[in-house]
Amino acid sequence: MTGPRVVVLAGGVGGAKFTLGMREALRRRGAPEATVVVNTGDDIWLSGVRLQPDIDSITYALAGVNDTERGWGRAGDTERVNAELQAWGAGWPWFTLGDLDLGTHLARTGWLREGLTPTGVLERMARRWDLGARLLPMTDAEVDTIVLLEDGRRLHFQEWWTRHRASLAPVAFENPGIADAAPAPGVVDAIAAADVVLVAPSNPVVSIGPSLAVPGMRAALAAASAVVGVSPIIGGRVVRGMADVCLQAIGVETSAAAVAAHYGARAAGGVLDAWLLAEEDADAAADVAAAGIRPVVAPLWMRDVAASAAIADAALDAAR
Ligand code: FO1
Repeated sequence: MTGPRVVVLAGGVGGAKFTLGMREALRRRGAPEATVVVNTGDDIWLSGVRLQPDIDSITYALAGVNDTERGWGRAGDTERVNAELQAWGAGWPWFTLGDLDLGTHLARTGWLREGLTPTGVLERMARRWDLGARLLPMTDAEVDTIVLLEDGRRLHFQEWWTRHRASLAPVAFENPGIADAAPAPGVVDAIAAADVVLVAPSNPVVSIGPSLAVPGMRAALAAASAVVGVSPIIGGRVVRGMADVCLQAIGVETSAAAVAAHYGARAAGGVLDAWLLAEEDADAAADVAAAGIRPVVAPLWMRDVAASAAIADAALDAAR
């Protein structure tokens, strides 16, 4: 196999779409499959099962069984078990567990109970489909995200996100236990062996932030061959989700330049060498350069796999 060895840091729908494009771009180059380090900060125990929303979003997307309209869960899923759970008053009334999706959570929870690590579980799950990428959780530790609100309340990220649609003003995001976590087995080695590490256009705070907060991750990136990020901001707005609320909470403006500066230049202790920003944000290139990060302007709308593959190509080229 020729072509670049690639690691992608990813989470959520943006991470899934970018990973699909990267798989396509690498196949065309005859390059090895990418290793995708997936955020597990969204994870939660609910109704007795372990949910790993970002791992499932990316797995389902690569397998071609994802619900593209909702952006989460399985295509064509039904909700019979969910209705029964609601009748029992179990789980959360605002949170839907589809029948097919529950099969995933039950399998995962069973294997965790048998002693497999999250890495081992994901490896086993990935055998079912030809994913065309190697998925690794960012860590095997449980580091679910807690949202601190202005009024002092602490909510699990999933309650804040799905029940309140991020409408309650957050003051901080915490991942209890993360200081004692370590990158999952294989993550640091994959980054060390990579020709380029890419930061997907995922939510910088709750999808990429937890991965960067795992002790050892920033050191691994500091020693990497090259790190290129792709802006999740287009035309000064978040493409999807409620990343602007998350950015505001940590004092970062919703702009391509501010997010690049938030990640920071590797030369100055940050994580980026280069930053792909949208044509709509081309006038921010000077600010990105001023932060010590090489700006590369490209079309960034991930309308379909072809468009995502073109973005992946531009990101790979930006590493040179
Ligand atoms: N998002 C919702 O808005 N409502 C839901 O009921 C919901 C259920 C759900 C079940 C499993 C799963 O893996 C994800 C689910 N999501 C749901 C998506 C998820 O809450 C978030 O979009 C991500 O965690 C943010 O990346």
